[in-house]
Amino acid sequence: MKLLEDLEFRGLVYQVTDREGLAQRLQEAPLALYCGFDPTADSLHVGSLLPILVLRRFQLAGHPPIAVVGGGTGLIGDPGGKANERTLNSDDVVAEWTGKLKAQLEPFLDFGGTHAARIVNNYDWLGSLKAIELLREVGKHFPVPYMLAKDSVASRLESGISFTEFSYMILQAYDFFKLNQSLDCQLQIGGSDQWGNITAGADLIRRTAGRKVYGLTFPLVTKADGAKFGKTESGTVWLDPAKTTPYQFYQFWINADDQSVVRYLKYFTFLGREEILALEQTTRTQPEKREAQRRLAEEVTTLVHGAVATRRAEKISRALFYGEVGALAADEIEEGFGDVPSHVLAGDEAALVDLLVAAGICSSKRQAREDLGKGAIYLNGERCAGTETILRRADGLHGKYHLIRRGKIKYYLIR
Ligand code: 383
Repeated sequence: MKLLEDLEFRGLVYQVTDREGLAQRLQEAPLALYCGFDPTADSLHVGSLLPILVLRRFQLAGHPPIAVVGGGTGLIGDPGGKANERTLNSDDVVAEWTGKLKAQLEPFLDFGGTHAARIVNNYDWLGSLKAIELLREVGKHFPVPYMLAKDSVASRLESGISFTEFSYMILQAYDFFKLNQSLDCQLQIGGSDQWGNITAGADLIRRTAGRKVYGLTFPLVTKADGAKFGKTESGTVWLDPAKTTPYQFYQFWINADDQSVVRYLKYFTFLGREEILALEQTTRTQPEKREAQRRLAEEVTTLVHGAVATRRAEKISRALFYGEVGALAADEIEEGFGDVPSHVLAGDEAALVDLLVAAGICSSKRQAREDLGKGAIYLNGERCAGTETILRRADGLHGKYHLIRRGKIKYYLIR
């Protein structure tokens, strides 16, 4: 299948400046393209994963991708999609985060061969730009009414926008211009929130250099229930394993709802059409098997964290699901139970009934005895009915952990 058709099958094409022109151009010769990532945090997140994978899809189809880290634009702040003005981060912080983003992008791209990828930092050209030069050479091509009509600005006219953020589109447009001049970059891609900035660059290049370039956006990733994609109760799903463990990352994907899972398979995996359509079928006929979710979690976790981390996440997930926690290594317990309520045993031992209350698992001793009596309490994977049970730290898993489960899914970790 042709690249653009594959992207369309995956639902990745939201807006294109010239669909037929681009389709034709992609057929003719390799096309350098870019996507930008601003260092607004010390890590990328699952929302940034979509454009990263699109860069990779282009590269696999023979086109050289450029990832721009916004060491310069990150000092200004894109108003797009933001209801309020942002506070500026210091130079040091932005520089540090820029380095982290660059390192995170690297594993997804291939830096060798005939259509080698590049990662560039726009601070390299924006950092030395002179105010007079910018206003004369670039600013002249930006009529204020044109800038006011852009979504990112129009939506902020009521709530307020500084000249700093108002000017952001000019810098992103200038990036496209620069990359067009230096690397013959002819396409910029991004989420739908980037359409205004992308077309600003294409317009600038047409006006100043008389060259035709393309823009393409993908849809905003949504969830069936309307909640924001990429967030869980414990916050943003990051790509950095120190911020979101591979197990948590895996859990995020395996919890995808049936209405969204096929869309996510198309967006976030490299599985082919046949396999995706087959998984769509099983989701319809046997949703309880959650085969599509398992495949999705496996594929995306492997892409981001590798096969070893994925096997580990699967093992932890299985152990928790089937209550077979005895099989877990100490570090797997730490990883798998990082999010569950935990309680530190005061001494070397405690009466289970007292502990259930102290750890907030049961509301009272009476409740604790009742729960034990009806078999609702599991200790280290085994149902525990004894109301007189004494819990000793040394008897725990790996000599220190006791995992208590109340009911079907609620876990607690006693250290
Ligand atoms: C900076 C300089 C450029 C081109 C683009 C940029 C960044 C851009 C932006 N992008 C978002 C970000 O950095 O703010 N102005 O967080 C997000 N992107 C991508 C995608 C997305 C966008 O990094 O829709 C989600 O991930 O475009 O919100 O010369």
